[in-house]
Amino acid sequence: MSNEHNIVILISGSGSNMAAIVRAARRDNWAQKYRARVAAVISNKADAGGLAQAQELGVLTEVVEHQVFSDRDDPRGAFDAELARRIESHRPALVVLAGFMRILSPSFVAQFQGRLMNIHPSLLPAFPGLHTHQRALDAGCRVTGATVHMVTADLDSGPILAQAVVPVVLGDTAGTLVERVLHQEHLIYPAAIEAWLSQHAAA
Ligand code: NHR
Ligand code: GAR
Repeated sequence: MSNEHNIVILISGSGSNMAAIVRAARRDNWAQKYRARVAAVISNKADAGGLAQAQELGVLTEVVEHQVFSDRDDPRGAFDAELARRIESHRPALVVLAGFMRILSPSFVAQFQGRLMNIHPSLLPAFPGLHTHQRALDAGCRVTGATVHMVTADLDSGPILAQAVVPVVLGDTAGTLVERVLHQEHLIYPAAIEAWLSQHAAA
């Protein structure tokens, strides 16, 4: 049976969300339910730990290093154009940012409008951008969490698909929050993707 609904996952780091998605796709039979599969994992860093994880899971990996474009007139534009070309070669129904750490240009976002999803480690609209856990601690938040959202040209501000709330407890550090929030991310991200597939890709 053909898989018409290819999912491409973009990573920069350890890839634990990517692995959770690949495992959920297999466990919950996305191939049969939605004719969907994870077609490729693409990293902008050659040393991303998630690349080895993906290979162990038997998923095709590719690297598009942003550093290679640093001497161009428009490094971001050149990187985004090459990344878009490599993603499109997989004819994706859905592109998933999973710990992908490069801001994407408006033209990239336009090309993948409506099929580009992100997970962000805060309860948006609180704390868009970087260093979310330290900022939540500094603000004295009693809860924090994670948000799955559609990507728009404005950073971390597209339509929200799912959120998980995590308590902040006495003695928490950015490190303890990373782990508590990641555990929830691994639950809500596959669930949000499956909900999207059930609406956009029913077999
Ligand atoms: N691109 C657009 N247009 N819109 C979004 O909502 C995006 C996006 C690209 C990535 C993920 C993101 C997050 O969830 C994401 C959402 C990286 C940065 C960043 O500042 C900010 C947000 C996000 C990812 N990156 C630095 C940069 O100059 C580089 C930092 C680094 O390499 O460590 O691109 O929070
Ligand atoms: C996750 O916590 C994700 O929410 C966050 O990076 C981590 C990646 O972990 N994303 C961002 O901070 C985006 N700016 P992973 O590589 O193990 O999935």
